[in-house]
Amino acid sequence: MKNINVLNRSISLIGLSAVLAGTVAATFAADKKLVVGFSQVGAESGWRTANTDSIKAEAAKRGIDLRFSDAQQKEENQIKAIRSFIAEGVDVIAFSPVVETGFEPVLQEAKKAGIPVVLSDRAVKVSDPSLYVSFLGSDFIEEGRRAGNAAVKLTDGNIAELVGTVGSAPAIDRKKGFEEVLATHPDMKIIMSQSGDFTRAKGKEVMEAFLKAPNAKDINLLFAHNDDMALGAIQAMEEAGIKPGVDIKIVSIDGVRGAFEAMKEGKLNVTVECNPLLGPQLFDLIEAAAAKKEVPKRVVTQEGVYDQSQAAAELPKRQY
Ligand code: GYE
Repeated sequence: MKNINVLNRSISLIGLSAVLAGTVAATFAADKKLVVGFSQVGAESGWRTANTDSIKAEAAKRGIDLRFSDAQQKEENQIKAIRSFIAEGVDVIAFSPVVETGFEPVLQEAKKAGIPVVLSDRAVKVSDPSLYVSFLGSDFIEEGRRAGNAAVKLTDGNIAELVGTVGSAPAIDRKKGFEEVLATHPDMKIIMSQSGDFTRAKGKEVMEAFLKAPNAKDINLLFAHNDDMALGAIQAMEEAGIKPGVDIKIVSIDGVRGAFEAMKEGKLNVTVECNPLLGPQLFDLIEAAAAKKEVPKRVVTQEGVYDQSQAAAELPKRQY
């Protein structure tokens, strides 16, 4: 009898401590902030600044402990940042890969540590797709096609191309989509092509070199993989006494405010929109991944195409 009583008491004690433990766990879970490590490409363009702001604002809104790291356009910095997120034991890692290749080993380390990885904006090339849970971003090939279709309407001549960061998903895919359209227009040719690394300064520098080439007079249209490089090129053209948007037509990608201003002034012909405001969708995916919920492997953002006739009306509505 006595023994049974003792047993009963210990059972109820266990029961009580289980309830207590449950309460403590619940309180802890409610208080514990989700810790997210995010490795950003850099601060190379207006698009990137808007993307960073959107991510930081959304994390703050949701009370997420965001460990934000800027890779300054260098892959080795990103690999280092991801390794330190793993060492810190963050709940989820998200990053926007500078280039497509070279991330497989560090992603394997994250997988081994049981930390889910969400790709934001740019994709990676890996042999094992289970190394990331989801990829949120634009369809860059489609953006390239849209730029190609805009170019075809503006000229049937020669094209100079300002390429984005070498090896990056947007540079590879935008070129692919653009060339797909050119393939059906044999009268149109890319006669010059060089990387401006997605920055305004390099876009200007490369355009200056294009304009010094012996066949510079043959350029009818400039295709820039982003607006910042186009804006740099516009400056180079003006300094060389060439009318941007008129003497040389210009098509670029992103749809940042500066592009709309340039279109309003007649200096840029078309911008293909690429939406950087990924914060809300990104943290929906991150929170779902942290809760071990099923997430879609690919989420594509919705985007449009704008020309000079829409610039003035659209400008006040632009959020970036
Ligand atoms: O177009 C460019 C930025 O990855 C979509 O990166 C992004 C690109 C964007 O530097 O402006």
